[in-house]
Amino acid sequence: MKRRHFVKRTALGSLAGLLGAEIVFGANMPDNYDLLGLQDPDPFKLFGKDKEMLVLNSKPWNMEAMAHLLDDKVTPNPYIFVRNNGKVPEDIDEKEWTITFDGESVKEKKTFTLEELKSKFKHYTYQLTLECGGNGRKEFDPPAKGNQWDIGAVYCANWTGVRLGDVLDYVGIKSDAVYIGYHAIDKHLSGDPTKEPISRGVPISKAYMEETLLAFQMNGEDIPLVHGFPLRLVCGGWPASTSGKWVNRISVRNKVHDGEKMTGSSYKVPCHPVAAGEEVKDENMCIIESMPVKSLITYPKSGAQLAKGKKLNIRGHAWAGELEVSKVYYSIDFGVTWSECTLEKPANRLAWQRFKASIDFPKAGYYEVWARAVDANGESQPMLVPGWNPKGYLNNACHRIAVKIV
Ligand SMILES: Nc1nc2c(c(=O)[nH]1)N[C@H]1C(S)=C(S)[C@@H](COP(=O)(O)O)O[C@H]1N2
Ligand SMILES: [Mo]
Repeated sequence: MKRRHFVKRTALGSLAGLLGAEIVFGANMPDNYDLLGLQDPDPFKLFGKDKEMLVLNSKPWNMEAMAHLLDDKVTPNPYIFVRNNGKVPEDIDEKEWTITFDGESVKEKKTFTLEELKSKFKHYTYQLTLECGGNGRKEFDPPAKGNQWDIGAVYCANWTGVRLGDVLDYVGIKSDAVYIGYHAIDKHLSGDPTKEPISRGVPISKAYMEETLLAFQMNGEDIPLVHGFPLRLVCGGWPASTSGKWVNRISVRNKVHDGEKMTGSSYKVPCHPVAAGEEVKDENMCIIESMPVKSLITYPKSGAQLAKGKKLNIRGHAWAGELEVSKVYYSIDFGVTWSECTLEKPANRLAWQRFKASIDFPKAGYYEVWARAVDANGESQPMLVPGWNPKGYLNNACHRIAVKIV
């Protein structure tokens, strides 16, 4: 990624080299000017993303996928959504990277280099679904502040790393440990070095889940910079905000971690349902843990046309936080009748599951195809936007696509 070049007028000559052209009125430039031509404003190129990705925000960078881009079983980097709370770090030297374990409930503070971490502990690879807690926020009414995610803040990539639990065992934790909190190197947007953009965590039980990794590879390669190079915590099935990118410190806590975006109402929903628009006191808000059941139709793209008499083959993915998905249904009559889709087993626990169906339409005309998944506990996706909440989290309403039979 390019740095911003604050330009000194005295450096005009060398800048012409970088720009590949003379700055004709360069003498008029204010001092310390941020020259547009030296910025890299193309986020697609910057992050290696597909042009069809949707940019929601540039300060900080946030972008999401459209449903049809998420058709692969293992999501390739160009279609992986980007969510940042602060500035994306630059110029990371992997060889210099360390991770420190500290906090009230470690027996002794301990630091590992990345090399030590990789050589001391066994490596595991899991396919893990990560979804932003705010995915679907766009549909809430009254609207909730924050990125107006539609459906595309979710992906399922392969992560390779060491088990956080193995490292915690090696470090040694006290019997009063209840939570871990991550700390990372990304900087707060305000530039204030004392503020962290985000520092969340999970209970000890989730930290010890076999699939909870300190990962150094995504899809068999170094983690792309924007997704947490060189080291990332990955907690599959939980709000992706618990999967800290660029992690350099894990605090083992004797209380619920109280880092940035753990307190107040961040990543929390009302402990009991509330009316739309109702104010909820912080003490009546509960931390989001496992994500709810959800699904996406990833083929065909919404707006597909099909000749009369032909079957439409649809496919997509369904996931349910820490649970397995037990059934997926589709409807072409606005949810009056439902038919079962075929559903594959997950590649491993916490991975999304492929579903497919072959649909007959009774006559030419406009249809909407809806998908609805049910988890292992029998809980179903709601057909429309579920329980309103002040921060607009956990919208797991049915996904639908438009289809015309002609
Ligand atoms: N260090 C750090 N980790 C972070 C964040 C961040 O801003 N900084 N954002 C979190 C949130 S809210 C989400 S949804 C996911 C997004 O991961 P992605 O960018 O790989 O899609 O990262 C999480 N981890
Ligand atoms: Mo998020």
